[in-house]
Amino acid sequence: MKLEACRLHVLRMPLKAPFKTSFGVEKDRQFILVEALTDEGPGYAEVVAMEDPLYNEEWVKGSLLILQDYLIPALKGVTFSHPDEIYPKMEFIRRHYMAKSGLESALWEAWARARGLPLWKALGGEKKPIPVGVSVGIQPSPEALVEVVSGYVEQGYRRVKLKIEPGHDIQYVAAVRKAFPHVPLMVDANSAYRLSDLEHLKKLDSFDLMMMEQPLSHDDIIWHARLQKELKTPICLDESIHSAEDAEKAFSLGACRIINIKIGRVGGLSRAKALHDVCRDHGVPVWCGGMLESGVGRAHNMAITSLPGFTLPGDTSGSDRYWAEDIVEPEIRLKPGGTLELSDEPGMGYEILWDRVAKYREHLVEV
Ligand code: OSB
Ligand code: MG
Repeated sequence: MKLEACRLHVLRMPLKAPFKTSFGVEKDRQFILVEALTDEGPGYAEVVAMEDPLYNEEWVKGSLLILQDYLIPALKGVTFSHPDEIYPKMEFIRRHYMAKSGLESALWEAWARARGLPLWKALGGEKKPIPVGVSVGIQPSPEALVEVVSGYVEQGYRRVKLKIEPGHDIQYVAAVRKAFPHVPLMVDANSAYRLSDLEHLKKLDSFDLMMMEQPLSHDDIIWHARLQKELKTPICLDESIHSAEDAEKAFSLGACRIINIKIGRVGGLSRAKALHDVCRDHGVPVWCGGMLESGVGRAHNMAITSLPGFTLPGDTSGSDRYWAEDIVEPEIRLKPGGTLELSDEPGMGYEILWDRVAKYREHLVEV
């Protein structure tokens, strides 16, 4: 297979409700839809970098430039026989994992599609119901949070993740735990605390949380190892893991007991799979994180979750949790029991609704 050209569609889709985290508030989602044109047909994926570099160092404008100036030129005209050969050709560029992932995943999708294979099958996954949870943004009061959570619990989500930050933590978690004594519950701080907050974070140990996601710095594993020794609650790392090797370092220090795998954060599907494999070898459970994706990124998340080590519910909620209208069909809907269903169609298994892409597109770059 050979990449011939790329169309980068920059979209802005309004979120149903603002999503507040310790790093900012998203009212709408700007992202890049990658259309990779190969000699064997097209492939689609999404660059999950956000409009501003607040979750990590990547952002939409930066991703566009690195794709245009370096990544697409490095791959254009190159023939590959398996998608695992793609990432190494971009490795000379440091980091920019989300930009690399958008291109690599689009080529994986093209490759699977051209062979008539569902992406999950091409990745070596198994057909299984995809168990999902929901990530709930910071709300104005504990009462408001309980209200929002109860809506999701009624819909059947398998676990609830609460975004926290100093000032919006203990009372909020306590209120949800009191209202829902048995719901599988976890928190995500997106790096909002320091090791000196240890005594404060220990208070969260009393709420029977499945895990505490990325409490400390976005680039840290050392202090997380110190913190994990003092906490009963398992730590899950998100921001600080970019590769299988990062995970091995984290395990050897005891920095976490669970890992959130995001395809974009780690540089694409091949590396997500390699990270999954290392976690599995170490007996560390993983789950698929989310970046408020459109149906395209959502379909890729579902495909990677088909791998056997994804034993915990992920953040890939149904489209209606985010969007009034998504850009794919069929609609990605939560099934009773809190699962999503893998498609048997080739590639990502969903059709792109191009009239909706046109409706939400801010600009188009052709490389
Ligand atoms: O830290 O997992 C995170 C969304 C944007 C950036 C970072 C994160 C998140 C979420 C939402 O938690 C996941 C989703 O529902 O897509
Ligand atoms: Mg997170």
